[in-house]
Amino acid sequence: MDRRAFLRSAGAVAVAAGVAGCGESSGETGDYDVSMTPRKFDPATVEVPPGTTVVWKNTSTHAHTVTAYEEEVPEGVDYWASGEFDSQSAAEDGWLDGNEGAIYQEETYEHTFETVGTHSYFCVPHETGGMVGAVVVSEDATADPTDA
Ligand SMILES: [Cu+2]
Repeated sequence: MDRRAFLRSAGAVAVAAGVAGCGESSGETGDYDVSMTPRKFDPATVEVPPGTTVVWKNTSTHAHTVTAYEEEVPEGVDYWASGEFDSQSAAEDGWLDGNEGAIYQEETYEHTFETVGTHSYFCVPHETGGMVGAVVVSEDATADPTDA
């Protein structure tokens, strides 16, 4: 069972206990962990325990991607990116071919992180503007990045 690192404290236990599927955001504002603003990931770095599903949400009107830096994927970890590409070059080509892998306004992308280490990523169209981030997976992290 994946743990979810939603930015809230109430309700986190119920989710972890297995309330599968949709409808988790009723009345809650924090149904995602990282927002994609017009030009950056916010927060740029989140720290989570292994097994956490991190959710990104595009809170802007710009199309973004969440694309792993292939050279920084920890050993033994499959490449990951929005659009489910299997390499960074495929993700970058896909974007150029017609915005494949794009996450549009109000859309979400989620990925589950099992392996301890730093999982660095970027947004293909906005990398040069500094739209980069990292998911730090640590045994010491709490399930909710806003705790502590
Ligand atoms: Cu972007």
